[in-house]
Amino acid sequence: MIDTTLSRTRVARDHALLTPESHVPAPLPGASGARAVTLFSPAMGAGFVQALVTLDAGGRVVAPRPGVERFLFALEGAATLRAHGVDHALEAGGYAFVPADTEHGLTSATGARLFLLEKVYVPLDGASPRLVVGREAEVPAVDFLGDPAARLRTLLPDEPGFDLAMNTFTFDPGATLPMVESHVMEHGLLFLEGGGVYRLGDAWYPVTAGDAIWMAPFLPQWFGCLGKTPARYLYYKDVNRDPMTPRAGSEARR
Ligand code: UGY
Ligand code: MN
Repeated sequence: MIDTTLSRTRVARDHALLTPESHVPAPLPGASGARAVTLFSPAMGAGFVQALVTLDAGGRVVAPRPGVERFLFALEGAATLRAHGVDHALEAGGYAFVPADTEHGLTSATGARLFLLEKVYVPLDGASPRLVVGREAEVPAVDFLGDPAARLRTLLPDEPGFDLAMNTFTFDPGATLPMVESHVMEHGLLFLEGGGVYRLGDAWYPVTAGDAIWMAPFLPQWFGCLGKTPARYLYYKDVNRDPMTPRAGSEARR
């Protein structure tokens, strides 16, 4: 019998692990035939919203509120993003970045599940981001700090207009982050395949596909891939802005 009092989910002041048995879906404002599990939000201290969105056949999601940018990554099924009057197909591994204040809609004829990340855009004089649509498999994988067993795909352009990076990180069995990182950038992460052990501050967590992690700025972090198959995760990182920039969520972390 499954013990329904157990969960690997942990929510701390400076990090969180949200595991699938704790997911609670809710309707999305302005959407029809769609539900979202909000994994992280400013209510817990994160500077962004990360969610898993399920679109039923015929479902529709509208643009977020003014000033909010959006990143989508298709996990299952097929969805269509309509922006600037053009339709873009999003199937597993397909992704899109939609700049703030871009009129758009997301629909699905047959049903889909997507990773969603939204944050308030931080403007920078003379620079602006643009609509990006791509496929993870077509992005070159680059050895991380010279290690061919840990490979990074950078899904968005590294340009000043973009205040976020969205990357996928693939680790072969036995590969690890080369050090315990601690940095001003925040992370929101979703395990896409495989697993291992994640160090978050002074805690060590077994992690696997479907798990989501939030890491506050400066949280000491390390990952090691365990098992016989590679581990791969999708993650967010705030970039290209002055560290003095105020962040959403910081009040909740006090
Ligand atoms: O980009 C990063 O900071 C990345 N190396 N961090 C992580 O995977 N936890
Ligand atoms: Mn990091």
